[in-house]
Amino acid sequence: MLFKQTIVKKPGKSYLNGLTTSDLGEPNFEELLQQHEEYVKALKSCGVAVHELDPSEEFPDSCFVEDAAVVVPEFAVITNPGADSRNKEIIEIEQVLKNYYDEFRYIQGPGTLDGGDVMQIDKNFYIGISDRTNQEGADQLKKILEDAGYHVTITTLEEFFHLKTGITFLGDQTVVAAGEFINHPAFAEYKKIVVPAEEEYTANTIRVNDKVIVPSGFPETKQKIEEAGFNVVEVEMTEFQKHDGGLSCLSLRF
Ligand code: CIR
Repeated sequence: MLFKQTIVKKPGKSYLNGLTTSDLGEPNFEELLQQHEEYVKALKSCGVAVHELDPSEEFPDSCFVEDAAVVVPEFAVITNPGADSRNKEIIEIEQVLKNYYDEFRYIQGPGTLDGGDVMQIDKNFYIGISDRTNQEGADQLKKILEDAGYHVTITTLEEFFHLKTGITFLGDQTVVAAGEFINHPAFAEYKKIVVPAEEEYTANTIRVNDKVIVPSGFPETKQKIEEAGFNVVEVEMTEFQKHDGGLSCLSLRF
């Protein structure tokens, strides 16, 4: 799939007060901003335009734009994020997406859904039920996507935070999979790059045109991805990892 456009949002100072389940310590704001710049540079190196939104102090986690929308060429789906403090992030994202989309669909309460729980593999979509995405939200998105001709599989997460925390698609029928997804029947048909437990964070990669962006510092998985024939770019992500964020969460790509 060729991407032309991306949307990202710079983190604000309030990021430091955002949600996290990790015990990796307090993020360093200067490093966080540097890493975000490096991320934007990596996206540009893949040949996409980057629409960069200003920080919102009101929404500490709003740099993770992926959770607010799911985009396909036909329309944008505005989600209903499962964390109360994040729910209103959708207002800005819908506004911005109006520059690119005429058609919108919506996940409505009591359904909740975070974009991080949605993975596309060609005409197939996988939706994870998690602490943020409930059955009702997943069913709503399934119907929306099936009506547009996509095939949708819903699966319940056991351990991972979001679906794409543990599995991402590289192209060429290949996924990078960690933990519960390594032997998961829903993904049996794909070739797998298996992520060892100590490198679990690198299961969240993004394929953008001819490159795969991975987080720095996970040599074994990086080597496996390169050996599978992909062109890899590394980005330092430590300060986002401290707040459960990965590479995919930091952009919408279409
Ligand atoms: C949150 O708890 O919502 C943020 N601290 C992290 C969101 C990461 N998003 C993603 O995995 N798609």
